[in-house]
Amino acid sequence: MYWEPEKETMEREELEQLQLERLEATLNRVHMNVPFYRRKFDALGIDTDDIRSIGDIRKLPFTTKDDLRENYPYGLFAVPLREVVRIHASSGTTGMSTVVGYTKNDIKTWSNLVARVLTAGGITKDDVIQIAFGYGLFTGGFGIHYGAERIGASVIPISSGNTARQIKIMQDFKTTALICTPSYALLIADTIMEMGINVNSLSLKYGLFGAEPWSEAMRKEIQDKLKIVATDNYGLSEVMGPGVAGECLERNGLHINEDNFLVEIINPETLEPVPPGETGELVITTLTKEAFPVIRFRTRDLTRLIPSPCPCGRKFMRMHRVMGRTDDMLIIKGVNVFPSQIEHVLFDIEGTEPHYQIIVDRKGAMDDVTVKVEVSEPIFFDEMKKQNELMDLIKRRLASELGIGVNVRLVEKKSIERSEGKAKRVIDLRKI
Ligand code: DLL
Repeated sequence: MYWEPEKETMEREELEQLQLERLEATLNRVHMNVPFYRRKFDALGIDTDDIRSIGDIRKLPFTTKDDLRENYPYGLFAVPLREVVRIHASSGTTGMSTVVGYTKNDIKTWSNLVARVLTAGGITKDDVIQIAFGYGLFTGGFGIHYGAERIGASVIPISSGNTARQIKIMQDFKTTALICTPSYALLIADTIMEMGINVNSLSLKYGLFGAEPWSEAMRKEIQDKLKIVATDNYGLSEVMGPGVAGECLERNGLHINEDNFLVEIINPETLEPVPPGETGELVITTLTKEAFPVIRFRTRDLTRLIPSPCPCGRKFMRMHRVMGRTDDMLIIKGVNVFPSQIEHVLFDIEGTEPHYQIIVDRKGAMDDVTVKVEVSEPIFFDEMKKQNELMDLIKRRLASELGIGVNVRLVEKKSIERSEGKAKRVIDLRKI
């Protein structure tokens, strides 16, 4: 089922024509209204009229998170503040937060795109949706909320936190779809089990999870524990929030809302496009945003495009689940490692709990990595021999997946902090 079939099944040629028209309009708007872009284009001698095909986008300069920070708070807005009806900001865990704005029209577009993602994930107006993303400056809560209302579903704006209450509401209000981060979904699932509630007595059918990286193994874990169909959806505040891309029920890559976002995959070192289908950094240009358009925004997210047609019939290109961020990448003994690779290994090992943390420290000139993993109770309290066997097994599997050895520490169940929002998987002691 589609939310906007005429758009979602548009032929490529027609789509590219639409993208080009919208790109030209966006470029004219930013050139006219945002001094930052005007200066950059003028310095490079770029006339917006020179952009005559989608491929010409490569002539334009990139925009980075630093550019956004330097223009804090409103410097990159393309409309006067009186036309802005909503302001969000990214959490700013890695520095000053970035501020984004939306016009009335932007909110309409955003709701519509989220409605597409929700519909692709199985949601209809008959669903009762529990939104357990934080409501506030974070785009997750409000972004999903407006899209869900747009569909006509019954929305429970519970926000994140208070897990016992989440579960009570889920039981009493007969929630059919849960929307939050995958790590919070797992915490909810584990709490349901601990409370001795039979998951089959709940009405849950679908889960739409996003806002942080997760693995296929984690999807399986959540689906099994909550007895739902779980899809992945992606977005980022700088570009819009949720609604940029989402999986359909095939669960094999996220359809990008290409009529609103022009995407490129570049090599983050050379900044050149990667060959089709190869992994690199996702770069996004917004095509319809009024208040806060971005041109060639470097997301730092690593993914690849999946050009083959999807059996669901949507024509929008899919992207592979985000494998990690360029700034999350660990270089251990010269080898590039992403937390998601470690997760993939751990989730497949019997006797471990799906909770882990990666601690990076420096010993002399070398990075030293310890993977802390929770083990299930019987093993933790069992004899040393069993613990050692399990530790060896984890070390061996990690070594074969990563190509390097890391330290492993088994810890008691529940000793790693649980997350109600985005999980913090990597503790980097090197920066302290
Ligand atoms: O996380 C927007 C969002 C809200 C998306 C709700 C989906 C659902 P930010 O807080 O600005 O915005 O964080 C954006 O989170 O650049 C990715 O690194 C990461 N991220 C978001 N979705 C996914 C996903 C929201 N499905 C940053 N898989 C992005 C992996 C994701 N990483």
